[in-house]
Amino acid sequence: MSWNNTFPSSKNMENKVEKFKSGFVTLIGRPNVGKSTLLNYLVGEKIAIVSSRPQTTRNIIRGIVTFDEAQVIFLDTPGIINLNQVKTPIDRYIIEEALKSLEGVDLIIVMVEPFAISKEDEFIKFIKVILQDLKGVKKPVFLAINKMDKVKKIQLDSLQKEYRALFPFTQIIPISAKKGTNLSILMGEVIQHLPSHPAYYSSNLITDQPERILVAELIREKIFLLTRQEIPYSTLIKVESFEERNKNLIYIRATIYVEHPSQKGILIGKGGGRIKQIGKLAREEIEERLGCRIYLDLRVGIKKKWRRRKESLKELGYQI
Ligand SMILES: Nc1nc2c(ncn2[C@@H]2O[C@H](COP(=O)(O)OP(=O)(O)OP(=O)(O)O)[C@@H](O)[C@H]2O)c(=O)[nH]1
Ligand SMILES: [Mg+2]
Repeated sequence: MSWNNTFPSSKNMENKVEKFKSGFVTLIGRPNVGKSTLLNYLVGEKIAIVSSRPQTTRNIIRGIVTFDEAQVIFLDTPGIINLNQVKTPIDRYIIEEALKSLEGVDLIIVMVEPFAISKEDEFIKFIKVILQDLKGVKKPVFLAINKMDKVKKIQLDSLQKEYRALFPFTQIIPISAKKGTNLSILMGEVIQHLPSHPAYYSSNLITDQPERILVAELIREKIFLLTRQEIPYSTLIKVESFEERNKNLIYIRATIYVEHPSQKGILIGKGGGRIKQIGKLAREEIEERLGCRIYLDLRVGIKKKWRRRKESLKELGYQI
């Protein structure tokens, strides 16, 4: 993927500052619709982890895309589920924070999958109430119908009609975040609807996520890949040490905390096989991202009931 993301030269700066557009855009939707996949594609790097299971994203991740005449800051949010269905206080807190992010941004992209809207669909009802509250604020609300690669065009056409009847979306754009389909159209429309404002971030920055958090997230992604049921949801990863030992080697020590002793056994696996595999996959990807060799020292610990405390993630340096 190659976006034209060179920054205006200082010579033209004066002229362009007035025309320069910049703003914050929240991606919101149910779990698993492809929000993080879209963020990664637009930024051109994997900054948010992705899995085939719901509720992968836990915190708000900012991805920054800079062009000659615009800078767009996308906020990837945890998937929204009905607050009556949340299992733990931390899940409730995470969702409330995602919803709060809608207030402070310049544009909202609601993302859905390309399947029929059933009348009982809780998310639609829920989002309608939220968007209607926001209507007073008058900000553009786009609908991105993702995973268009999974359905036929005729289905998409009727779906667009259904959604149009549901809410006065500023734009409805079918996309495929995985394949990149229609993403330049989406980006173009987003920029058009942003306010004139100077860039918020330096042009070479793609995220403000600290490296330690990225490392913790990549480890969590491998846990999603290699364990089942509650395990990935019960893990909390703390990067305790991140030292450049020499020019070519970074030593990283991280502890994976789980909530129960039984989960610790599952995570370690027979003869330590599972934790080794998690470590191997995580190390390979962290090396690719950081561009140097790393030594990954993974440990497993128990932190009972961490999901009952909404401060748990913040304490580790996550932005929520
Ligand atoms: N076929 C297809 N699959 C997609 C597309 N976009 C995302 N996916 C898949 O959908 C699954 C969920 O993607 P994520 O990006 O993790 O979804 P999310 O909305 O961030 O999910 P949460 O973080 O749980 O809210 C992954 O298996 C992706 O590969 C797409 O355009 N087409
Ligand atoms: Mg996500």
